[in-house]
Amino acid sequence: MTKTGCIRHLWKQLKHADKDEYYRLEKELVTVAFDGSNARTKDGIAAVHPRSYENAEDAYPSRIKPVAEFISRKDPVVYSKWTQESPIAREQSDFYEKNGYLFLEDFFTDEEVDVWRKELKRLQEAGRHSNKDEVIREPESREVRSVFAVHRDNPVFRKLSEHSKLLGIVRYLLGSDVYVHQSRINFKPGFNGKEFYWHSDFETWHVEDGMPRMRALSCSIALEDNSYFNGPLMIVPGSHRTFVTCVGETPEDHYRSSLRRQEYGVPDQTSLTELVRQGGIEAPVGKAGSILLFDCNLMHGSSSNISPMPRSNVFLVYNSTENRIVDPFSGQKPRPDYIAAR
Ligand SMILES: O=C(O)CCC(=O)C(=O)O
Repeated sequence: MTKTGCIRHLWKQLKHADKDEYYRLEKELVTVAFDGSNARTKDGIAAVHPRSYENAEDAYPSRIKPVAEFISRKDPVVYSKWTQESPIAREQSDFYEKNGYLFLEDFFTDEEVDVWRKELKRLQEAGRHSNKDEVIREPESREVRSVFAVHRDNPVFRKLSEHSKLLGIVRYLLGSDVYVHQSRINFKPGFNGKEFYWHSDFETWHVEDGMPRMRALSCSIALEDNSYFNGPLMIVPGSHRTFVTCVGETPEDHYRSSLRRQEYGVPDQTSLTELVRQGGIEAPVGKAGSILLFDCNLMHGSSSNISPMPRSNVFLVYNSTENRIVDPFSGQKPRPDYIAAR
């Protein structure tokens, strides 16, 4: 049997092994992979998964091992050196670097927000009667949860995604030219807008879309006032410095269910507890027109909205043009273009 064949065979056995058997097979696997030297790598057994073994470029292997791990970030957070000409203050840049997010109140004017809110309401109404893939419904109703690819399909939101004031900051943080990897509106209607469970976007974009490195960020633009009561985004400050591997292989066409309710690619409770012990939880809230910029690996989520007030936000995800996506690291077929632009 070839070395790769042998690794694949051992790996299959490992998947069904109990704890004792697991450690025996793990040892054997490492020995085979490293030609009998029994060497250990920094990423341990994940480095000998056939996927990682054949693709040495997988810097953040996830959904491979039966237990979760913390991997230290291997990439910068702010990719530019701050100067007087930078589009944000030095304190803001340092804050983003340390905490993984930056909240800017009154970033857009009321007039701008009015135009976008009108368009958002129109899309929500149109979505109720649409069968397009881009329209995602709530897990237990036909209520519109999200509309994807608004920067691609809608001229009003395309213009928003190209807003020069916003792009200036994004280019500074990512240190290069950028493009929109994904966009969506999350509606969170009053009374029955449902939660988004804790996750790192990068974990999903890496495993399911093939985003190689942490050089992307999201901008959440509030088009309704975000308060503590209408299910605002919650973030774990500082969590962007740790990649939490997830457990469980990705089912085929996972996106069809995950966009309604995510079950794979979410961190385990022990890891979350530790991240929150270290960094706490914040919910940056403010009126419509404020924006939250957050790093692709920042742990975040939000609760349901049982208040009468809707919480509708546009999410624009920018990726560096030097970090274009490759084949998904899961080895599965890529998600469609409306979820991950190629
Ligand atoms: O809209 C929210 O509250 C969370 C959004 C989010 O995390 C996502 O769409 O991945």
